Amino acid sequence: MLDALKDAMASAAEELEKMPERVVQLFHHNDADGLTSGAILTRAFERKGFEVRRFCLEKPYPAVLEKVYEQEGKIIVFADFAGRIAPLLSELNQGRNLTLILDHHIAEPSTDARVLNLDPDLFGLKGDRDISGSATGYLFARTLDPANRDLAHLAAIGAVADGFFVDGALVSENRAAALEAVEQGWFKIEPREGGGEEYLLSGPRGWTPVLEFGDYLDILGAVGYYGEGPEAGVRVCLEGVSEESDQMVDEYRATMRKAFDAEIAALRTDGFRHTPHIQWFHVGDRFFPMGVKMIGVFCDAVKVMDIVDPEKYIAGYQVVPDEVPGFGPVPMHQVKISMRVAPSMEEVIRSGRMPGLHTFLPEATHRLGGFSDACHSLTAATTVEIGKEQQLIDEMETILGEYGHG
Ligand SMILES: [Mn+2]
Repeated sequence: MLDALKDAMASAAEELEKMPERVVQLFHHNDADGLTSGAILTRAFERKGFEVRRFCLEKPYPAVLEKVYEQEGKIIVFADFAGRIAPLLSELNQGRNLTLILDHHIAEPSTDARVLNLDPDLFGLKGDRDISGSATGYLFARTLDPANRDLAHLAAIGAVADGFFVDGALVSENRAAALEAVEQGWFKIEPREGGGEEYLLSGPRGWTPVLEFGDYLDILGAVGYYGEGPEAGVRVCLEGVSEESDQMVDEYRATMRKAFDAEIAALRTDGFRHTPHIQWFHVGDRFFPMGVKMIGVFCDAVKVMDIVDPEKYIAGYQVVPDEVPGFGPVPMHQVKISMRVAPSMEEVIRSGRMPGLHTFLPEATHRLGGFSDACHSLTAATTVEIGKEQQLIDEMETILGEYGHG
């Protein structure tokens, strides 16, 4: 399992060495795991003499990928996403660029010899348990050069921030990285009251909980997405926090609070739009320059409030901006929908008395030609073309009707 993954990484490293191209285009996710992945791989490729151009993405949207694969002879690396879309990348690539996928989500095998899918999921490891995106990147970094061992703490930070524990503790590759970080003086592991472990990171202000630092990175990557946040996040990983980064995080938190308060006030006066099973709203582009992850974060804040009908699904829309930071304008024409339910309805769904979000949102999205990504029973999000918002709600009602919940 792990040996096969290490072998695949070793031959990927060989392919990389053979490339005349000396620039790595690194596409990484914008959460704490994605930012630490970006930091680890930046350092590792630079140590090998490559120039690294970083692009932080909230999702690998097809419109972005099409533009990326207009190139030829390049080195393209995906970190903390894209494991599942290896077949699409293969089709776009057609043997023209060396592509490395260092994700840890559920994966599909590549169908192009020049698209190397190094997602541990294909090698029998579990991405929601054994290995984070950062730990996958770290494993590859060590394959490139054992000296990259000094990045262990970044791998462990990503793992803790992604939040996959077994009985409250990291396991497998995630744990190995944390133990190395302890050995190197970066980490301290303490037993937590009531079981599990607490992970602490050494910093200028003494030991801080890793979860707190993960939250700091998440703010930079998500709230600051269309600003300088992601770049600051990677810098903080490589160089530590600074007064400047602290100030950015404070400002971003204030931006978020202000935007959320304004939308909540509007929902209180105007209310939601209603169909038989769904209550929904649209924030348009009012969350800009925050990333589109924020519509999900906002739904999480709203679902516990007295302004929601606890017996209906909650849906919020946010326009996806027609640009990718550092990448320029990309015509998206997409709107993101995030769905949640009130806590009491979570119980109803868990007991099977109402269908989970994953049973109707992806299907309705598919019928409208949209793009499904992360759909679970209690949290789900997809994107559809702008203008299809009402249609998507109606389509979900149709499917719910087919289930006999009409
Ligand atoms: Mn991850």
